Amino acid sequence: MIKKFLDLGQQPLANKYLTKKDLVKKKVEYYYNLEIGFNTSSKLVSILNTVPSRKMFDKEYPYRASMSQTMLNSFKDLSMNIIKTFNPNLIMEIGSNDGSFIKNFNKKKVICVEPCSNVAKITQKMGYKTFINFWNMKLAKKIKSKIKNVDLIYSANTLSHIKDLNSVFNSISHILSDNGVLIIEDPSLLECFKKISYDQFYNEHIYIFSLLSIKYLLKKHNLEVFNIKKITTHGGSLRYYIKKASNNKLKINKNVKTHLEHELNFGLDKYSTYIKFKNNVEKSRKKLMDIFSKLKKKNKTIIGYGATAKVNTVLNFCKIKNETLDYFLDTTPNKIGKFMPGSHLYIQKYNKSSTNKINYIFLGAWNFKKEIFKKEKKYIKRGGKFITHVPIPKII
Ligand code: DWN
Repeated sequence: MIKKFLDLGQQPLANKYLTKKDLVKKKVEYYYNLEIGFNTSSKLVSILNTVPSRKMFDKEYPYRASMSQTMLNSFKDLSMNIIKTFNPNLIMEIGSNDGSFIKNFNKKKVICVEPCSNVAKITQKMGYKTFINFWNMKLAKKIKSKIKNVDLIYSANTLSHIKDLNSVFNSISHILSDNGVLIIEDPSLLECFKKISYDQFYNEHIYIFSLLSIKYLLKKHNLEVFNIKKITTHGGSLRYYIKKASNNKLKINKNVKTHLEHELNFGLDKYSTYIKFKNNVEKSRKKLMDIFSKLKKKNKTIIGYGATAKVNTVLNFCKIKNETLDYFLDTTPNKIGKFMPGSHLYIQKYNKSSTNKINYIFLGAWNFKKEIFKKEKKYIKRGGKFITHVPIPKII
């Protein structure tokens, strides 16, 4: 049974930034009701009103993983570790985006799968075999018919974006060699609850996984987690190392049991925990709006930093528009000069002097706080303040 625990209201599609022409023409934006539920049997947390994939992942997808040094470093470290530990002959990445991960591997050893043609063309240009397709059994069969099995499949921040998880794992099982390894990473539900980062919920994040729910899912497909690592990317994620249940060569690391205990101790298996989270989200909204309203009463100028997909959930849930924030700064070419969905806040190109005359910055990309604070040393030194809503709204 799926029990609803949170309603974040009417939301536009998170990555659909608008052009000036869209605004002039009063383009009607696609809205959906962002409600989130907990499946009491499978322990899976999902949004209740999904949007068709083709509406979200198209030829104009703006996100580029390479915009953050933190992500590039994380992919590089993992790649070195994969080569050292598993030394695979053939790697497939599902959701290869702009090639930030696969660029660490030999072109002959990698297959990319990416449905957004604009980003897929980047890896094609780099010389990597790229299938511009959604991941499903049809594609798995096509690839298998050409190149046998794959030794290692990697997928970061992608499987949680696909509605039919049974099809996802069936097709992975079909193509993964018997001794092969599947590595997936996605935001961690435990971290999301601890940090009250309710902005992890938006149309693209159909699921926020926990080890509890992943274990349940994999069992049906004769797959199992043999190791798990907590990583700091994207606000706290989990990297799951998965094998076929029939493969006895890879032993199950004790981290798996330990992490499961953490999730159970926190109460991720109990509906009451979800209601607590919902109450925390309400408190968070109130606190953030209080901070903004106090600053605006003093006529302070506030801008946003990092026009993330996530922050749109916050802006639209808290009804933050240009009475509060003047504009957002961002480095992504496909976002610059456009307007945020719903709130219609302008996205200005970031440059080194962008923050020179600013006193308050709302951290849209709070997940890159460390990287941004390092970049904005001068701003901080001269007394510039950041506002964050994670884990509790405050001025830093
Ligand atoms: O799962 C998803 C993740 C991986 O990426 C997708 N559904 C969509 C996207 O989510 P997001 O937009 O919330 O991701 P990020 O990586 O938190 O976005 C960071 C944004 O901040 C980018 O637009 C780039 C920008 N940025 C910046 O302007 N200056 C980032 C850094 C680090 C900076 O210094």
